[in-house]
Amino acid sequence: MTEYTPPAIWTWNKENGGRFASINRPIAGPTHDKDLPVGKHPFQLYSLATPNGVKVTVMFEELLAVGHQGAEYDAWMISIGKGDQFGSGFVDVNPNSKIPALMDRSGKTPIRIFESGAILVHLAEKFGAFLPTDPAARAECLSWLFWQMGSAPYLGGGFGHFYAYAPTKIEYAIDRFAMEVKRQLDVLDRRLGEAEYLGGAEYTIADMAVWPWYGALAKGLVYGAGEFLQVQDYKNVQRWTDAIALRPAVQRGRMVNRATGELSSQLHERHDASDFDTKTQDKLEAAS
Ligand SMILES: N[C@@H](CCC(=O)N[C@@H](CS)C(=O)NCC(=O)O)C(=O)O
Repeated sequence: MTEYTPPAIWTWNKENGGRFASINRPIAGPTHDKDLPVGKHPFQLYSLATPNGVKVTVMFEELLAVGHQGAEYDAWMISIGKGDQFGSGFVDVNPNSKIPALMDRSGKTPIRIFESGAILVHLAEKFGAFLPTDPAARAECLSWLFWQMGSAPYLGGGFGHFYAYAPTKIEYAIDRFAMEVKRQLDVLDRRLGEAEYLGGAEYTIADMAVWPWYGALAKGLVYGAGEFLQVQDYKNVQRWTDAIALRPAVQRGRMVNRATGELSSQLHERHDASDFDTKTQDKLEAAS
């Protein structure tokens, strides 16, 4: 490893070579003018099926599955690799330029919500679902939800970045973040050894937030790191992630705004429940 002495003043080196270097920049705000599309439903979601995006589409599908018809939504795809998150309309909804971003148009005045955890709480409170009202159960649920929001950057921005995306493998960085991610998996494993779900006996928004990250990690689906982290050892996490994966709403939610994988698993835009049967990419491409 070459020794690096930071200069007195940091400057933007556009050629750093890391994956996503083309969309990373040290300033906020829009790069171009572009309005967002608006569909017919009360909720307009601008997103992509990354783990942070999947949290919200799973929540919408779970709400609809238990009969909350007011949770109908249009899901529009934001291609972050192409820089859609820097369009002026998107930045108006999320000044942080990251998916997911939501406009709640169900009331007189549209409400913007960004940060996936805030979106989950907004929807849970609006529909009185997947967030317990008993103070102790609510506190446990919100604690695990916020645990996810605080922990996942060590998994994604820390471990995932240095293990899978950085242009060179730096032992110090991979070692530091592998240790932290294994500690996090053990935190989850111990909790799921004492309760069926993270919040307790009930499936809640805490599970919806943690599952797309740590549930997928436990199955070796993120960063190809299953063997490296020996994820099979976390038996309670395995039991929990397998159970959640069987939920029909979770299976639908994973498909929305998905741009990779089997064409039959990709529903680029979702505007109606029937889209899952008629508008997946395999069907659209066969018809064109
Ligand atoms: N804390 C945010 C994180 C959102 C986030 O990092 N989104 C990523 C995709 S998973 C993104 O939009 N990246 C685009 C970019 O950084 O330009 C949340 O949970 O909503």
